[in-house]
Amino acid sequence: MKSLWFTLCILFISLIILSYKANSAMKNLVKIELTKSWQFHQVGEDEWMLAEVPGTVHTDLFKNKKIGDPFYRTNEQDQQWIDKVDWEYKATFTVDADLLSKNNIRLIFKGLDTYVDVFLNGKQLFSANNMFREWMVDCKSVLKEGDNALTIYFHSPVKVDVPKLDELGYQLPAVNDQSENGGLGDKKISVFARKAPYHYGWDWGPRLVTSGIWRPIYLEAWDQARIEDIHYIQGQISEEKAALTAVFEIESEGEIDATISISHQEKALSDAPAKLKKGLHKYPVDFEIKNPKLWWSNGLGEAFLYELTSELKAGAKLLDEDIQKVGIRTIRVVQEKDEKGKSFYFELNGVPVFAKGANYIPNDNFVPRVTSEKYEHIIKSAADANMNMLRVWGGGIYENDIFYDLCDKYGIMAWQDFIFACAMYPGDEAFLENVRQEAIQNVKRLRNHPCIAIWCGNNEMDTAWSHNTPGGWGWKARFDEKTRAKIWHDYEKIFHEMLPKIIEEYDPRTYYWPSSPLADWGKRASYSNTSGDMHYWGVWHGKEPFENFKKVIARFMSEYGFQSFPELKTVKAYTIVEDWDIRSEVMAAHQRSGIGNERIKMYMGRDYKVPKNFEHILYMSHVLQAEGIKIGIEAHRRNKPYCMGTMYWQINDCWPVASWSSIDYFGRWKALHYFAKKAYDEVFVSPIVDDNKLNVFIISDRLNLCQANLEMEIINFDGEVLWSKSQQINVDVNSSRSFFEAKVDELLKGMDRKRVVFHAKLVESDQQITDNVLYFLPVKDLDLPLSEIKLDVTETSHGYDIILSSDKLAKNVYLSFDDVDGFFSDNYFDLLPGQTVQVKFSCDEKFEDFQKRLNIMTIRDTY
Ligand code: BMA
Repeated sequence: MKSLWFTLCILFISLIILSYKANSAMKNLVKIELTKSWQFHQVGEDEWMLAEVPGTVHTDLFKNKKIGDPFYRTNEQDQQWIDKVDWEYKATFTVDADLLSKNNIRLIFKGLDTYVDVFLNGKQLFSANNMFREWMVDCKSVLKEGDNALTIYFHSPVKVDVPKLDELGYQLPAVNDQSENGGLGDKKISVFARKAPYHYGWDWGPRLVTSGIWRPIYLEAWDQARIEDIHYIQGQISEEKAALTAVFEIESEGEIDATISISHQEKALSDAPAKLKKGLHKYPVDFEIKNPKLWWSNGLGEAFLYELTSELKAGAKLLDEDIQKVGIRTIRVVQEKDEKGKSFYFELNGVPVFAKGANYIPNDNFVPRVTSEKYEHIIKSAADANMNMLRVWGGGIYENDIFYDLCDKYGIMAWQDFIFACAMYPGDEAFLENVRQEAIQNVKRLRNHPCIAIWCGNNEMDTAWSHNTPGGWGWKARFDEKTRAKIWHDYEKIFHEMLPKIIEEYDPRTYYWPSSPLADWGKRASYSNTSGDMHYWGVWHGKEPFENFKKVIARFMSEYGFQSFPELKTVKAYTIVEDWDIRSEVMAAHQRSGIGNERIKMYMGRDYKVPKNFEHILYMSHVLQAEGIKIGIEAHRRNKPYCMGTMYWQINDCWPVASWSSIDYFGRWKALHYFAKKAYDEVFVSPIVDDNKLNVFIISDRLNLCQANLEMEIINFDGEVLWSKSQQINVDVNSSRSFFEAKVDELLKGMDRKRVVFHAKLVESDQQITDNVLYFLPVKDLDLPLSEIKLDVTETSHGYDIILSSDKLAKNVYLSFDDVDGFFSDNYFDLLPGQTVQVKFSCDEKFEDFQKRLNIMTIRDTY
């Protein structure tokens, strides 16, 4: 079997080499990815096994059946040895005389995780120590015609970093580092490695400290000159034209009379002579785009992208070319003093934009296996839920290019943290220099993306340390004065000196913000309702009621959240039936916020009758999370323009787990994602009761007026209309205000609060554009009726259309389909009596007994 594999691999390599030969005959610059014939082994063990590159040690071990699925049950616990030993990867690739004849040949390593020595034909090329950096090394002198052997030695990150902690002599705070799960006691070493912090565990993630070639490796050969980088810089933009400068960084072997041309859809925008000098130099090229189409965020217009082709030529010979999608837009972070403090909002093309979105973490503990389909699913799901911003949170990674390409495409602005989170980091020269190179490379890699809206130094480090204020997370108390000063000094060196300088030099048009949350630059009271951004965790971590979302409102809510379990289909993927109890060992292992499962239950008890049945608890946790976060989103949007952003924690998961996510590891939307889609709608109606007062707010993010009919009614759970009112309204551009006010006790006079619901909808040109419901008691105190839901199902080309109606109120109707993954266009909604709701179910298969196999659950079914 093994030898068959081997023969197949060799065949494959030969094919690649053949196709590369064809290429090399045509092109001045050849680039081939070294993906094939990789093998790996544990250092000290004889057996070499097939490996996948890009990949990780864990996924390779799993593929070779040496370990179980790291995400299954408690397998994670048995796999902690993997980060304590060294690993080696090797591959052979063939080089022919043609390629060897090129003057410049180098190997480019897009990402090595993390401590490695790289050898070519037995000679050490270099060592690397940062997962987030690219490494480029000339290899012509070591390369030979025929077979070449590349070997990469991965040192155990534990073995490398434990001595650093011993040498430092004190433990830097790293609250999410699950060292004890890794058998390291309290030795939290994650801060020493420039490696994804969440690999060491987080309060939603396992501790799986992997190693590997996590991004591609290329062999690149060229003569004369090549384009190293292009920075597109925007100048003046008017309706008639956009002035741009493309700064080319070109590496040349010598003096060459070249031309640099830029074109769009084969129409030349610039064709400029360039006298190339020997070495790496910059060559600015000015050009214009007539009648430019701007890039807009989702909801405000088209996210228009220009595909620009650049060519570097010597006479007629094409030396190198580059194709990039560029968006024309201006983004500013506006912080202006006002009567209440200081604003904090994003202004896109001159328009203040209310940011609607979520925080984003890596899609897997093993990033190389995340498919482009998965990336697209998450970012499209963000756009489908009317989001316009995602925050690439600092405990993960600087994402792969595809993430930003998709944000560009879908109009999702990216709040980009540098990768530092919830810890304090060392400040020795070597560490700082490593961070400097990492930051420069990543800023250069990402700065042309129109989606990049802000660079942020780190996640929650300023607020946790709270330098000039009491409070914080108690970190300072552990250190004497001298050590404190040193730790803060090291902090300032990175976040107040180095990173802002790098942004100033490499991406001066994008705003730099040192930490999230932060009250203001230079002001260390890092927690403020009146300026900067805020992470509000009173709900959940602080056990405060959901109602407090209405009270704690800052200028920009960059984090808040609430957990739920994943749905049963997802739970089934990591459990056996015996584990189906939220207190079981396996369910506890897939909950990393120690207090989590009990906290969900505690909140559930406040508003709902807590179900006994396991599946019901999973469902109720979705409803609880969605209804709770909805309160927050609505409160933030009602308070526009005082508050100009709401980003719940978190959109996705990196493994199947109970967490704050609105989409689970398998891409399944939880109730929260459906609720967010509605609550983030461009025009939205939000009824609220405060004391005895009912107000009905309309929020509009539109840039044009909205004339509509606000139709309100109070009905009982049998569908009888007890009160109604309809009024014509004009909703201002980009606004929030109340259009209706009433005293609740007067409104509800004679009605049974246990059996009534307030329903408001907005109708524009005879079309309902948004609606919302409000109950006057917690759900557990409502007298929910048993309802009979009627279905009218038709088969369509994409799946099924389901029309639902009910004789009585059916609260939080949850549709699911066993064993088949399809997508419901709406779910977990309240089906009011007398109303019909249309849901599209998309799936690839057809079923004779679709209706029978469709499961329906409502809150009334859980008790
Ligand atoms: C925030 C985040 C994460 C964490 C989340 C939930 O503070 O920045 O560190 O996972 O809270 O606790």
